[in-house]
This record gives sequence, structure tokens and C-alpha cells, in this order.
Amino acid sequence: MTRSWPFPQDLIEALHRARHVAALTGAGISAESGIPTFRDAQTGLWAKYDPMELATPQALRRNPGLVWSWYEWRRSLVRQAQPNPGHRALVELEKRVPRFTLITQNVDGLHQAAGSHNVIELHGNILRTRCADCGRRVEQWEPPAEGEAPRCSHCGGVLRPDVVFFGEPLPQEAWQRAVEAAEDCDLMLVVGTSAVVEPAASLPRIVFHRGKVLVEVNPQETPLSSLARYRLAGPAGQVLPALVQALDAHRAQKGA
Ligand code: BV8
Ligand code: ZN
Repeated sequence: MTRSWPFPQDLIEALHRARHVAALTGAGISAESGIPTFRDAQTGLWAKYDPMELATPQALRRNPGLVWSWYEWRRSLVRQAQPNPGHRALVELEKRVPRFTLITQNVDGLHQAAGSHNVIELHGNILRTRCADCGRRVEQWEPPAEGEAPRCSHCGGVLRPDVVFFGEPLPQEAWQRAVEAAEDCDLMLVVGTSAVVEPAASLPRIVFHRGKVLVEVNPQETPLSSLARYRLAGPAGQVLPALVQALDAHRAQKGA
């Protein structure tokens, strides 16, 4: 049963009228799928490591085996995770608006698993692996010795997850498409992101400076909260399904 949220009528009207809706999602939308966010303390084995230290090219050079093990642990969490009602509500919303662009900072592939189409992955995907040297995508590899990273069968380079480390540039094409969506959309939902990581966090500011509607879905305040025309302070897994329901009710009433 979805808690019915008291959405402002003009928010639902703006969603109803929007020609192009964009959504920017962060780790918060996957929290209800059991994947720890970055801001949460790293659970268990990894409590003593800082993601900012491990998700870097320096860490990969210095200790590829440790970086590889950290990502193997995170991949095991992702493989057990299912999309939650928040992911599924964005699939429903995509069906209800003329144009919908889903931009995610997440690397867990849960939007695609939920059925979203043309997902823009700004930071890559943890389930894909590539060679750090020749860049080849790699589907299987010899299991590495304990504490080592596996090697590329083509060039002998260390293998790494196909994600964007801190200090690395974002994939050019993904970034371009995300900026185009921010420059064209009538409304942007910003869901489950602490809006700290750049350049992703600059996308909602483009929408704000264009005078378009920014909607933040996050139980906590963030640096974006002051720019949001609407702040829906709740978990995405409850707020987003309720938002789609309110849009349907609004349209049924208009249709009636
Ligand atoms: C770049 C893949 C330039 C890896 C990720 C100073 C020093 C050094 C660097 C910088 C600096 N200042 C700026 C930088 C640049 C740096 C950066 O932004 N650093 C920050 C930390 C200050 N950015 C970069 O390095 C980027 N690259 O700038 O390159 C360049 C250009 C040309 C040539 C060379 C270089 C690359 C950034 C990408 C890093 N990779 N991921 C991996 O995953 O291992 S980012 C990673 O962290 C995630 O992908 C994610 O994007 C980010 C975490 O952010 P969030 O998604 O927001 O998650 P978070 O946990 O923070 O927040 C969760 C939110 O959800 C919270 O607000 C919470 O309240 C909310 N929530 C919780 N539950 C729910 C919920 N919301 C809704 N419902 C719920 N149920
Ligand atoms: Zn290679």
C-alpha cells in the first residue's frame, strides 16, 4: 500500500503538462534495494576503507588486488539486489510522458533491470569489466591469486570494473546526452543524491537557471534543496509510486 503523499496540485499539473521529463538518480534510489549508499558507513569488512580512497586510479595502481576485492564485494551485493518500487515507478513515468530521460550516477544497473530504456550511466556500470591498459571489455578471466587482480588475456594489464573513478573523466557521450537533457527538459526529478559529486551535481543547476521545475526526492536536505521548487522529503520507494498515482488520478479527473 503506497502512502498517499499530499503533493501540491501545481506539481502534478507541471508533471502532466511536461513535454520532456528528466530524472537524475543517485545511490539513494538503490538504498531500498539493499545497496549501501556512499554516505552510509561502509558495512562490515570495508568499514575501514574510504570509497574516495579506493575508487581512484592511484589505488588501482598501488594495490589492484585490494581495489578488485572491494569491487567484487560490491558486485556480490548488486547481484543479489532487485529493483525496488522507486526504480519501477520511473519505468511507469517513462510510459506517461512524451519524452523521458533517465540519467543515473549509480553503477548497479538496477534501472535497466527494472525495465527503463536508454539509461544514461554517467559513472559506468560495476557489472562490466575492462582492462586498465588496453581498455578491452572482458567477460571472463582466470581467477586471480589471493589478493591479486585478474589479468587481461590480451595484454596482461590488470582488470578493473568499467566504472568512472574519482579523478577520471566521465564518458564523453553519456555526459553530452545528460547535458542536452538538462538543457531541454521542462522538469527534472532529482532522486536520492547528496548532490556532492561533480560534474553530475551541476545538471540540476542547469535546469534551475533555465527557470524550469526542479523536484528533489530525498529524506534529507542537500545543497540542491534550496534550488528545488518542490522537496518531497521521503524515501523514493514510496514517493515515486505515489507521484505516478497522483498523475494518473489528475488525468482521470481531467479526462472525466
Ligand atoms: C572528474 C563510480 C575531472 C565509482 C563514482 C576535490 C578533490 C578531488 C576531486 C574533486 C574535488 N572537487 C571536485 C572533484 C571532482 C570529483 C568530485 O566530485 N569529488 C567530490 C567527492 C568532491 N569528481 C570526479 O572526480 C569526477 N571526475 O571530475 O574528472 C576530469 C576531467 C577531465 C580529465 C580528467 C579528469 C568523477 C566522479 C565519478 C566518481 N565515481 N562512482 C564507484 O561507484 O565505485 S561517484 C559515486 O559516488 C557514485 O557513483 C555516486 O555518484 C557518488 C555518491 O553520490 P550519491 O549517488 O549522491 O550517493 P550518496 O551516498 O552521496 O547520497 C545518497 C543520498 O540518498 C543521500 O542524500 C541520502 O539522503 C539519500 N537517500 C538515502 N536513502 C534514500 C535516499 N533518497 C531517496 N530514497 C531513499 N530511500
Ligand atoms: Zn588489456
